[in-house]
Amino acid sequence: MKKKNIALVGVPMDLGQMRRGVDMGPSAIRYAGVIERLEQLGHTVEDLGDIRIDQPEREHTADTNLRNLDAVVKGSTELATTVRSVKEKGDFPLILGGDHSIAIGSLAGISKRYENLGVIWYDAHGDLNTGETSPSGNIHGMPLAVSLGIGHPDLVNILDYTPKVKPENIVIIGARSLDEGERELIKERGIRVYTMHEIDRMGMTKVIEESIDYLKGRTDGVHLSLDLDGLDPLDAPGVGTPVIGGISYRESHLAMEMLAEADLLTSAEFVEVNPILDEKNKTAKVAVALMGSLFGEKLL
Ligand code: 6HN
Ligand code: MN
Ligand code: MN
Ligand code: MN
Repeated sequence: MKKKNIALVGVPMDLGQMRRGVDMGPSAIRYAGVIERLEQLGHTVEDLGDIRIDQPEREHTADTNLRNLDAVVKGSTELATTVRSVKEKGDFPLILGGDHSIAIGSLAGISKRYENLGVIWYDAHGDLNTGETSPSGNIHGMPLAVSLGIGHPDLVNILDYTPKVKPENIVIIGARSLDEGERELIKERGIRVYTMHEIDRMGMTKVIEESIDYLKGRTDGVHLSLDLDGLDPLDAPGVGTPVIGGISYRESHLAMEMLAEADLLTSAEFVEVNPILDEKNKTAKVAVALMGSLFGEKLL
């Protein structure tokens, strides 16, 4: 794989959901050795530090059931601005979460550069809720919908353009927990989804081959948004919304290696690592191991 200038951006965001501790994800991932790991592979890594996340002033604004909306909008805007300047330099943004609401800012900052940004959403969930369909009011269940231009205007219009991605440029991998509104949106917009059923049936090799073929033809850049809860909780226990029956560590490893071989990605983020819920930093270590594979690590 081509050597990259990687810009590391931490986002200590925990306001998109209810379990405290996920704001320590970036520290846990750094502690697990991400910089050394990527430098050993011959890449240049510049750590831009963490985005500043405000304490919320009030949980709910009067007109919405979106929890911590204002603080999430502010953090997302700051992240988007940082990521946009990373892209302007031609560097590879590698974003560390934080809960998955941060993808709103990541995609806002990245997609300005692309006509047809592809997105691989590796997750147990669809993250396609809106204020109307959400069972929880948690914004981490909404970032993919927001990026499609569906949701609260303050979220949808970050950096003053919308949509950030088109439905036909998205591939969801690992889904096994979808809310009713999310199912409808997937059908209505024709979003490509490989649920656990397809992964079981076809095997990860075929799933990734098809995904690469599909995105290669139609996109001019591809962002990987990897939620650690896409993996099985046995392999990645340190997440706030675990769902049993997930993708194994081995399958994920293979997926990352195949993506590295295709050298298709132009940005990536790893989210939902919660050290408080973790077992001896296992989930952060898994994240770093997957990043190693994603950036070209090989045994021989
Ligand atoms: N995540 N669908 C549920 C909700 O509250 O909207 C769970 C969302 C989980 C989001 O894991 O990034
Ligand atoms: Mn906090
Ligand atoms: Mn998610
Ligand atoms: Mn998830």
